[in-house]
Amino acid sequence: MSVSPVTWRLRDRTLSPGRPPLVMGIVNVTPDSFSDGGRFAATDAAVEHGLELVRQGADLLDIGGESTRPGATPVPLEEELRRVVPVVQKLAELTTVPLSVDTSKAAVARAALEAGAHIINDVTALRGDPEMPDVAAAFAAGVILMHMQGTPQTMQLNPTYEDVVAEVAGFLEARLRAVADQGIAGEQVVLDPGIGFGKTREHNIRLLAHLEELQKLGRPVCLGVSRKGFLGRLLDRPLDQRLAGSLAAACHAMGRHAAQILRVHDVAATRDAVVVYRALEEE
Ligand code: PMM
Repeated sequence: MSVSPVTWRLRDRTLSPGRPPLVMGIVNVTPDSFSDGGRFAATDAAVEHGLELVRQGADLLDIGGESTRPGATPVPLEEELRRVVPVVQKLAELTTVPLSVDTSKAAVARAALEAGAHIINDVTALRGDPEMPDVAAAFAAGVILMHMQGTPQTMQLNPTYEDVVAEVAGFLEARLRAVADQGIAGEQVVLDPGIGFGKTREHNIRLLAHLEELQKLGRPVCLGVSRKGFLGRLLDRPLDQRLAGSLAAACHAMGRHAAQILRVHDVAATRDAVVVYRALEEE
């Protein structure tokens, strides 16, 4: 299935995610991401990591202060603000790539947008905080709407679907319509199947194998498979040994024109895969 370039409006900017996909580098500002050194060291380390990902070829950065891993404990608002906002502020000064904030809290999204972010990446698809749609609309921010069954605390207990591909597509289509009624234009929205969010290994594989189905919704698709747990189970590999598996999944999606944005930890390696894919595609 082929897709013509579709524009994505993020505040004062317009991107055309498509072929090849854009690479979104992940910047986690959680205490477990940094071994020691306190608040300023954690901020500086996250900023340095973001700059390094840009040097490696990241087209966008996604900055998050709350882990959404299965069973992770929620982070209080003040703590999430303290983690995320200084990092967004510094990266906005030091780089020109669009910055995304990975949060479900409207106050964090607002503060990050005020500090220079362009995109709200909300794993609850703007359902988690009633104020979130207003923030997205007021700033004309880019928005990533992700599918999740349940919440991060409960999502892996017993995920069930009749047809995971159809249900994820139906959910995203419904969210696209619902946010339009809340003042968020379709052009602001990117859709994400939420790999690993309330899905068994079989659900994740089925979704990935048929990811191109989401193209019929007419919006770019963001795919986050990087180092995910289902790869670890499939390969019997710990977090730091899942790069090859992550790239295999990304390449499958690229080959089918099923993902326009790849959300990844390993930017340099993903960039290489994208460049080779582009050379082959253009031949
Ligand atoms: N995955 C995680 C966090 N945020 N956001 C989007 N849009 N898509 C994802 O797949 C996604 C996300 C969890 O993964 P991490 O802990 O490795 O960042």
